[in-house]
Amino acid sequence: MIGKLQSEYGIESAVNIVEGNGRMPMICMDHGSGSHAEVYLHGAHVTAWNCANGKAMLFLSKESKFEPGCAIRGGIPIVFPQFGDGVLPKHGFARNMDWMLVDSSLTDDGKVLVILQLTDSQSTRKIWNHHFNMQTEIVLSDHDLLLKPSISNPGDDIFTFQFVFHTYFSTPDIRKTSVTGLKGIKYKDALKGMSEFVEQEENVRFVAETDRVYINAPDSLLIEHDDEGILASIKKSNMPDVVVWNPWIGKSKRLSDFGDDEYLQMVCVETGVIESPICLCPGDSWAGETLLSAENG
Ligand code: TA6
Repeated sequence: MIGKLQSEYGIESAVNIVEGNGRMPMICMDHGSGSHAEVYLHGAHVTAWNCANGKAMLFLSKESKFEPGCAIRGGIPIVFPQFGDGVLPKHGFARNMDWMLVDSSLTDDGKVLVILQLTDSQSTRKIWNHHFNMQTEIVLSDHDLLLKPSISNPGDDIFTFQFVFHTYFSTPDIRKTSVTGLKGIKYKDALKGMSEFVEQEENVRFVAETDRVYINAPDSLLIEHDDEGILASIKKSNMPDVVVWNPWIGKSKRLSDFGDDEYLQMVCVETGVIESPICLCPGDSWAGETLLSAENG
C-alpha cells in the first residue's frame, strides 16, 4: 500500500509516504526552506510540524499509541462530527479512522500541499447514519502550516456536525506560557459544569487544569512564552470557537497515553465549530481555515 501511494502521490524531496509508528502510513512533507511536517493517514493526523530552523511547533506524547481505533495523543487530532462527550465516542470518529490521500502537489510559490479525504462507510453509518464527504487540505510553507477542512452532504437527509482541530502546541514550560487575544470573550468552563464566564485577562495563563470553550473568539490569537516571546500565531476563518486546554498534574496521571509531567510541555489551543453546530442540507457544504504560523521559526 505504501509503495502504491508513493508511486501515485510521491513528489521527490517534497512528499514521501513511508511507514511510521505502528507501521502506519505516514506522509512526510518537506519544504525547500527546510520546514517539515508529518501526517498519518490514520485520522489525517498531523503529528509533527518543524520550522526551517528545526524548531518543533507541535507536542506529541512519548506515550502516544499508534493503533487502529485509537487517537494519536498530540499533534493535530481532527474532531468530527461531535466535540466532547455525547451519543458518539468522545470527539467523534474521524480521528480514529483511516483517511485516503487523494492529492499532492507543489504550489506555484513552492508550498507543499496534500489533501486527505474521509467519506462515510458502513462502520461510520452504523454509529452516525449520514452520507458525508470530508477533506482536509494541508499546506506547508517556510513558516506556516495551513489547514483547510471542507465537508459536504452528498446524501438526501440533513445532518449537523461539530468540527475542531484539537491542536497540541509545544511549549518549553506551560507555567511561562499564555494565550493572548481572548479578553472579553465569553467561555464555557468544562471544569465548572460548562458554566459561562467572560475572560478578564488579556493573557490567559495556566496554574491548574484548564478546559474552556471560548465562543465566537477573535480570528487572530497568539501563544506566547515569557522568555521566548511568541511561540505561534493562529489565524482562523469560519471556525468561530476556540478551546484552551491543559490537563495539569491530576489529569495527566489519569491519561494512559500521556506522560505524568508532559503537561509542562504542551498547550492545546483548538479552533473549530462547537457552540453552533453546522447544519448541512443535501448538496450543501462547509469550509473553514486555520493558519498556524511560527514567529521565530
Ligand atoms: O479539548 C479539551 C478536551 O475536551 C478535554 O476535556 C480533554 O478531555 C481533551 O479534550 C482530550 O480529550 P481526549 O478524548 O483526546 O483524551
